[in-house]
Amino acid sequence: MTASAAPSPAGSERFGGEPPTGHATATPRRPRRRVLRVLGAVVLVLVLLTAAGVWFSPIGDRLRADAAAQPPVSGVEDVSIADSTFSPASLAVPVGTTVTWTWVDGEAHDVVFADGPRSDVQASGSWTRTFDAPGEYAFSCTLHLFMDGRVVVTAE
Ligand SMILES: [Cu+2]
Repeated sequence: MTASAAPSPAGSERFGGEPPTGHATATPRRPRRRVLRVLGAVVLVLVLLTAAGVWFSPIGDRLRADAAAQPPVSGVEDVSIADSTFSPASLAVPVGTTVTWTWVDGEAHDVVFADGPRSDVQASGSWTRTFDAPGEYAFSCTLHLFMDGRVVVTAE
């Protein structure tokens, strides 16, 4: 029973001939696809981690600082927050000035300064900060990282 059963399957596989060659070409592809998928996932994760790292680094601050990099507007003490934009985004005021941010677009934003002071997340109303020392004060909205600005406080 065992002797007669063994040769026939082996013989049928040999006579088939084509399946083995088909397997020979098919088997390398599957591991490659898996490897490519895994590599793709790893690369994607690395890219995302790198992007996140850059985004929250000083380089990211520069990349996001387009609005804040605009020449500061003088003679303005009020900043409106409308259409997810600080306007003006960059302003110059003499030391001792109180700047007022006013929420206009009805959407939630906040004003967060790199050196600490911050408003609440709010959709209306206003918030003020008085600048007692010359220097550059960068601010942004934590809900929309593309929203940023700066107050350049000049000595009188
Ligand atoms: Cu915002």
